[in-house]
Amino acid sequence: MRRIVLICALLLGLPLAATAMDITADPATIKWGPPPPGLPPGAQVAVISGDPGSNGPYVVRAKLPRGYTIAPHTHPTDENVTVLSGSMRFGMGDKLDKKKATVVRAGGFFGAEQGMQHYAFTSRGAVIQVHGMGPFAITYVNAADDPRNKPTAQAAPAADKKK
Ligand SMILES: [Cu+2]
Repeated sequence: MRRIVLICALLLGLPLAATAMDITADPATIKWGPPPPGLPPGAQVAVISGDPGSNGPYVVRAKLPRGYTIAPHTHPTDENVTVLSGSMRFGMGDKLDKKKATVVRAGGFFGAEQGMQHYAFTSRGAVIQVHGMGPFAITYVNAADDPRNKPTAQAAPAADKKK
């Protein structure tokens, strides 16, 4: 086995470090946390591989509750979404039209090229896996839809309220 890896690395001209293994053997070890501020609250997100904030490939997962909605937006890099469980609806365009969305069930896939306006929402909830080339970023078509522009109770420490 080691010889095969060595031969492959030599044939491809790769440094042997490129054969390092990145494995999540037990999904129970995945560390979930709140979503980045550019996504609506209520989801749980985990980095599976890479760093979505840096250059290079990344794999992340998100647990989305029922009724979770991401308003029309674009990304600076291609986005690739695999639905792992539940289902999610995806639509293209600058206006959220639930009737025009396509339901993607567990095992299905949705890809959005960089700059393509799209939106997505769940009915009963879903677990999705997103992969692509970082850095991941999201730009909403309407700034008012951007969660970063919405004040939240968590974002305002008590000390600031007194001013
Ligand atoms: Cu997207």
